[in-house]
Amino acid sequence: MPAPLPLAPGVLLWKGWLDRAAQEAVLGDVMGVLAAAPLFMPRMPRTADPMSVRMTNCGDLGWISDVAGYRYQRTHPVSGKAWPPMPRSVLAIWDETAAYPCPPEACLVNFYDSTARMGLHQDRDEFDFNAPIVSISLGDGCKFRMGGTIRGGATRSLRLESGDVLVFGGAARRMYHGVDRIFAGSSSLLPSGGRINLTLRRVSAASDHGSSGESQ
Ligand code: MD3
Ligand code: FE
Repeated sequence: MPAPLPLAPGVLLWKGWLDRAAQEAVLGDVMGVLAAAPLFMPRMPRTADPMSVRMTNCGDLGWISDVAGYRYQRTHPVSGKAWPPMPRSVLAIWDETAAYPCPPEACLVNFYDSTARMGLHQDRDEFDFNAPIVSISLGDGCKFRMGGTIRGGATRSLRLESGDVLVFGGAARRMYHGVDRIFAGSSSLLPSGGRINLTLRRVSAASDHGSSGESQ
């Protein structure tokens, strides 16, 4: 296992963790997820403005956003079907990088076309802040921005590319982050271009391990 770059306390970056063959294998598994759970258009709470990123999920729980708010739920918001299982190829990346004793409960699949972006935000819809978040980048590169744990603080940018894996744990779990832009055409992995990000999370409170109830 190559050594990760420690970017900040709690932030580890493995550049090129997945080689091209491994990226193709994970992408194939993600295509299977997309066939079972098509991308949907999330909307902002209250305003119902569409987000530019298209989303779906795999795993026990999926993150969704609509006019009623942000939440985790067990079913796709359009089909009403349970999310497909998390592919083994994706679980393996968590096992190798997260250094956490429980598997992820949710894998959010974000699709960015060349114009999509994601504003600076914190991830705080989960109940287990002890577990890290693992992010896997596939396809076109992006300009990723990360700040501190207070809004309006200093930020730094880095370029993420296909095959990179980022882990945010400890203090970094509450870090502000976002995606400023996509570098269209920078990868040939996705036949029609764009970027896919997989975000693996635990959701339930640590004492809920094995619970079968809804998260909220
Ligand atoms: C740092 N997605 O879905 S992944 C998101 O590239 C999200 O699609 C971005 O932010 C994307 O919520 C960034 C990297 C990431 C994810 C969660 C984090 C970084 C994080 C949580 C805390 C700190
Ligand atoms: Fe986020």
